Amino acid sequence: MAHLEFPPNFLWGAATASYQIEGAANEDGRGESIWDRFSHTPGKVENSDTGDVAADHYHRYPEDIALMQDLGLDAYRFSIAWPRILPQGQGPVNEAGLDFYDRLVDALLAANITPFATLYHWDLPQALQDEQGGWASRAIVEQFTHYADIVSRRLGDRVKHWTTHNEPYVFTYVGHAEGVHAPGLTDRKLAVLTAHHALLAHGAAVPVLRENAGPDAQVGIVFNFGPIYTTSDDPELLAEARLKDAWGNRWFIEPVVNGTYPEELMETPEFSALQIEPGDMDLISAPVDFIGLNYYTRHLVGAGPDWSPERTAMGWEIFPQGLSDLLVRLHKDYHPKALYVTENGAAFDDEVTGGQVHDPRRVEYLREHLRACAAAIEQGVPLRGYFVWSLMDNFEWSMGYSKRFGITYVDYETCQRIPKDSAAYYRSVIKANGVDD
Ligand code: IFM
Repeated sequence: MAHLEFPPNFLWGAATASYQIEGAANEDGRGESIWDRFSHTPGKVENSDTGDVAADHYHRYPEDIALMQDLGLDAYRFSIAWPRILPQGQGPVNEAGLDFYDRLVDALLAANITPFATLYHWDLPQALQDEQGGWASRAIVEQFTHYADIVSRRLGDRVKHWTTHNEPYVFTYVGHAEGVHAPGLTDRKLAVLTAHHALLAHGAAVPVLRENAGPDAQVGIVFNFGPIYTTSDDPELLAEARLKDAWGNRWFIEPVVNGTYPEELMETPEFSALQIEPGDMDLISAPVDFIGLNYYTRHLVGAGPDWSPERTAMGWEIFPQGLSDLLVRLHKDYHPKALYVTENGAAFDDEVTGGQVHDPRRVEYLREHLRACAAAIEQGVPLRGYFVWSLMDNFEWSMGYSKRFGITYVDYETCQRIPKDSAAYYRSVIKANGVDD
């Protein structure tokens, strides 16, 4: 069987996020986050699940690093819980929170695993939401920058890879327009405002991270994109696809890379209320070292009710070609210095049988998406690494623990970890630095 080899320094990683795995919600001085409040509000999360215990990674991180070592991971992408560091969002620093990430980073480095730290994967301190409306207030820009400064001062001697936000589309739009995520609001204009503030906060934090992590710092941001296709060349479908693409795939990257919002969006009623102050777009477009791409599926405009592609447990179509198309497009349209696939993976209804978890569909999903990465590299895309989502099963936001994305199974009664067949498959890919064709 032919073998698609990856470049020699390609980074093989796995990703997680603080609220989804850490648990220990009330320990060592951690403050309340908007996801604590949201998940404890009846009716917001399936089965009333919360992140109070999650996968208990806060206590079990040495075991989890052993799992990473067993996989042969080069890199681990995790996020920092802002309310562990600044329980009230600002004000006194909680040293015990910083100590946790210190221990985590030291243990990763001792295991020869490169840490990729994300500052914001959605767990905003509730105090900031209560006092000022969170991302709705421009004050958040300074507060986020201060938080970035504190964390990177402490970890920047050892953590060189930093990302500001994970999926700003989701925490702004899904949280403030769709109401499906914390803080659960439903106001599209407000979502546009929160997005602008999130972008400003990103731009303001970039030089701070660079300064504190020194000359080797690699600073980026992570976007979730779903390429849009149409079922035909019908002009109406094409127009619909173009607008969807502007919202879904261009809204955040163009200000960061080009310093402008897409024209199509500037003409919408949602953007009409947005006050862009002088200097904002320059701040937002501070040069970054890499763009992270989270890819799960595509969107097909014009598909009728009879369209029934193969889907994951999330109901998302499995469409690996979307990943190579997207990587090539990002490279051609925006010329980032480097790209990483910072998340890719699939939820399926996994079960334990005889102490094992056989997940052939996830193995196949990974194989096909890794082939898509190889195809993009072949076309000249500067793809430097791949992070599977996720290292382990975790709290899938409004779907609680009902969706399992891990290559490691987590028994939520005992917190026992069981590597799935996909973990063994990923280990073999890493060992071979390649995927079969
Ligand atoms: O679990 C999430 C993650 O937090 C962000 N990206 C998508 C994943 C799957 O929905």
